[in-house]
Amino acid sequence: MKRLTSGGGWQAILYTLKKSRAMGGLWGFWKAMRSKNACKTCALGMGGQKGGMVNEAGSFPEFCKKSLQAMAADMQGAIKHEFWRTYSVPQLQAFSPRDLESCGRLVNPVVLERGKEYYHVISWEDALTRIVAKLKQVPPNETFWYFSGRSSNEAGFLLQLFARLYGTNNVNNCSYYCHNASSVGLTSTLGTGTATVTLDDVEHADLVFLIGGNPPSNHPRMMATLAKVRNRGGAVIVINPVVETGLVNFRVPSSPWSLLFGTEIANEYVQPHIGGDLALLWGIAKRIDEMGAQDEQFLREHCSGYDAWIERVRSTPWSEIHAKSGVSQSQIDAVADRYAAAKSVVFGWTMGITHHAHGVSNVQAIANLALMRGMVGRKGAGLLPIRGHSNVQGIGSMGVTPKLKDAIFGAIEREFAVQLPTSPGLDTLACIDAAHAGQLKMGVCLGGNLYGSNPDAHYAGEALSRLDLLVYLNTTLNTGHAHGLARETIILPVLARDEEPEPTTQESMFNYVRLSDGGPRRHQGPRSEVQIIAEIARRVMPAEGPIDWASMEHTGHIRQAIAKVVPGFEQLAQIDQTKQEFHLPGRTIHEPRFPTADGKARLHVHELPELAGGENQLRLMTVRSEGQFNTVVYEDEDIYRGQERRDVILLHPSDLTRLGLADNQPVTVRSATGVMHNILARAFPSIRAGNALMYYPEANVLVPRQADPQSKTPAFKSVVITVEATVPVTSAAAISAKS
Ligand SMILES: Nc1nc2c(c(=O)[nH]1)N[C@H]1C(S)=C(S)[C@@H](COP(=O)(O)OP(=O)(O)OC[C@H]3O[C@@H](n4cnc5c(=O)[nH]c(N)nc54)[C@H](O)[C@@H]3O)O[C@H]1N2
Ligand SMILES: Nc1nc2c(c(=O)[nH]1)N[C@H]1C(S)=C(S)[C@@H](COP(=O)(O)OP(=O)(O)OC[C@H]3O[C@@H](n4cnc5c(=O)[nH]c(N)nc54)[C@H](O)[C@@H]3O)O[C@H]1N2
Ligand SMILES: [Mo]
Repeated sequence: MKRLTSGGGWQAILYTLKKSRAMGGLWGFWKAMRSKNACKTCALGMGGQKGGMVNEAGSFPEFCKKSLQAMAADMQGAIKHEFWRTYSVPQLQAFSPRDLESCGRLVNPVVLERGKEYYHVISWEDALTRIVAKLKQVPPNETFWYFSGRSSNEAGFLLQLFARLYGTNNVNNCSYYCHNASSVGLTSTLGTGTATVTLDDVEHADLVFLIGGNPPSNHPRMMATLAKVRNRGGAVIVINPVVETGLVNFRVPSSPWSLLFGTEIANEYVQPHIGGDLALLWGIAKRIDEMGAQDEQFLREHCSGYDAWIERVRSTPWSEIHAKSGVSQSQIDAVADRYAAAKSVVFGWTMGITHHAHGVSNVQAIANLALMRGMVGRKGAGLLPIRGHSNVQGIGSMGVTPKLKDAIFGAIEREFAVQLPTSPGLDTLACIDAAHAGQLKMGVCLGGNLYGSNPDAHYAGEALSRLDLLVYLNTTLNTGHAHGLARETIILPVLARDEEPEPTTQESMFNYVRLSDGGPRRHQGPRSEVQIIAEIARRVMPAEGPIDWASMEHTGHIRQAIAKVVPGFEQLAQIDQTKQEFHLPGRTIHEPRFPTADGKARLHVHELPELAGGENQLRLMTVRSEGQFNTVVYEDEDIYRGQERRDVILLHPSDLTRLGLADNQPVTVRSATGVMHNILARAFPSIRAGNALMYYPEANVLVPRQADPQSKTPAFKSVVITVEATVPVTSAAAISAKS
């Protein structure tokens, strides 16, 4: 398949037109896309009261293929009763992620009982009765509650509140597999765990670092912002072991000039080895120090730990930095020169930074580098974890973590006159371990695909199979429903954000709270998330309790509660009347005063890790293709990397030669955790030699459960593998000729 030479552009527009036909014509599609609901895909923050395809700075039209795909998925027809009688679980297990997603919308509660081959449709009453009976029977600490980042603030808040009052802190969200390293790293440095900048800051920066992310694919609207930076004369430095097409050149669909001629994005493109960022970041800091380009006054006045840190930077030899990053001195110098010359710099990063056993250190090292030149605590400069799910940050703000923030904990106890449990709750990976050890009996998943997002897929499947009951609240089918099965598995169909009967709110990665209007339901059957949660809570909790759960099926009531107990969200109390969306107070940092105990930012010292893998091994990253959203696959092809299928491993041509492999040869990929046969090895010159790329979630059979000790985020991007021919080269040629 031909690889595109630039990202975005006409193909995005043509795709829009094609997709809109499938969505009932241009008008139906336009109405859906322009409705006043926060965009369903990434956390960049589009839509809300400004209407769809409008960003936080008011810019319109902001196109994105991903939001179309998500919208089209929700506009699918219903999964009919016959479906459940036709397809057995073994058949569903043979479905690809894409097959499962395109089965249609879930509209009936279904149950699968161990020993049976088929899910069967049950009534809402039957489903709720089963769930409530189990909740009344099991000890609360033998349940866990997993949340994805698609649900609203209201659903997130309500479910965590119920889980805690029910009696457990085993409450966690997909962020543990995503940006938790950013939250932990930033909090340890600045005392706050979210972005310090607004969208406007990024647009006015004169240098943007983009580290370990592929926004052309995963945050397409970010590209318009980067193009603006370039057009204003600013620069972009990309740090990524893969040269990603759209980071070299991008055609911004909403800009005629860019659409025709393309916009160059990266001024410098640095390709460290996988896991080499920490050493590289230290190297850039070392060079800045050699140049005397740090802001000594800022470091002394506004940071703690400077002396210890700079002493270590100075004593770390260049040879160690080169060996552990894989980056040459001349490239480090070039980056440092640009950084030293820039006046306002934003550092953005994604999963290439967090998905490592040293993810928190990576984030702290980015913060160190930014603080070194006083780039945190003023306009046009700062730190930006580029978040994933559209409301993953809101779910975190609502207290969906094992340990509630002290302020929220105290406020809930006071406001509702209740006592919350104080037992230490389990994070996501710890829940899987506890389930595997037979210590958990029941799980509830508000959205997402817990099975599919886990490392060590085989182990995750085993863990979930040891539960008595697993309850999924989803819009569509995914691999979890086929492979993540307990003794009894219930799937409850829910309404999508833009079908909610009442308004909901979401929070973007720029700490902006949006109001979504909801809209007409597309199918009979699915229920609103908050309605389901309130109903279960009402039946489980004592009637005379302090909370009127029945009233909590109204999102307005939940907002009143949030406004009272979650600091920063006070404005939610009036938002139904004012419709006023807002930036959370205290999150954006435009002054060098940090919410730490001493008001200073803290610099951290690190051990630089060795690059993973030995001589005959490779480092594997597991990433998203252009055609997917997490475990949901919309299209098999990855147009940006020129792949028409997903069962491939992309290797540098020199690695193919070194391993005696031909392009397109079926290979066996092995890690300490698992093995995959008949994967096609593909020559991919854009990846740094010594490293390999495969697609998630399929490759999760290979990913070990090793996690960063501080953030508990698995090292999804750093798997040590070996690759060998599955069949000899001669017959491989025949296979590839056929395929
Ligand atoms: N279309 C689409 N949009 C999405 C998603 C989706 O699946 N599809 N998912 C959403 C979610 S939840 C998230 S978290 C984000 C994910 O957004 P990204 O983080 O952009 O997603 P990944 O595909 O995991 O890509 C990570 C990038 O990191 C690079 N990388 C891998 N290892 C390293 C390393 O060691 N160092 C460095 N510097 N780079 C490395 C890879 O080459 C790749 O370009 O996107 C969100 N938006
Ligand atoms: N190997 C590897 N593993 C990874 C990653 C990786 O890069 N590599 N990335 C990790 C990351 S960053 C993340 S965030 C996780 C993703 O983990 P999750 O968030 O758990 O998974 P998703 O695939 O996003 O969930 C998709 C499902 O969400 C449901 N859904 C969609 N909209 C709604 C809604 O409005 N309400 C409800 N209730 N359900 C809805 C649909 O049924 C769909 O099947 O995976 C992690 N796992
Ligand atoms: Mo994510």
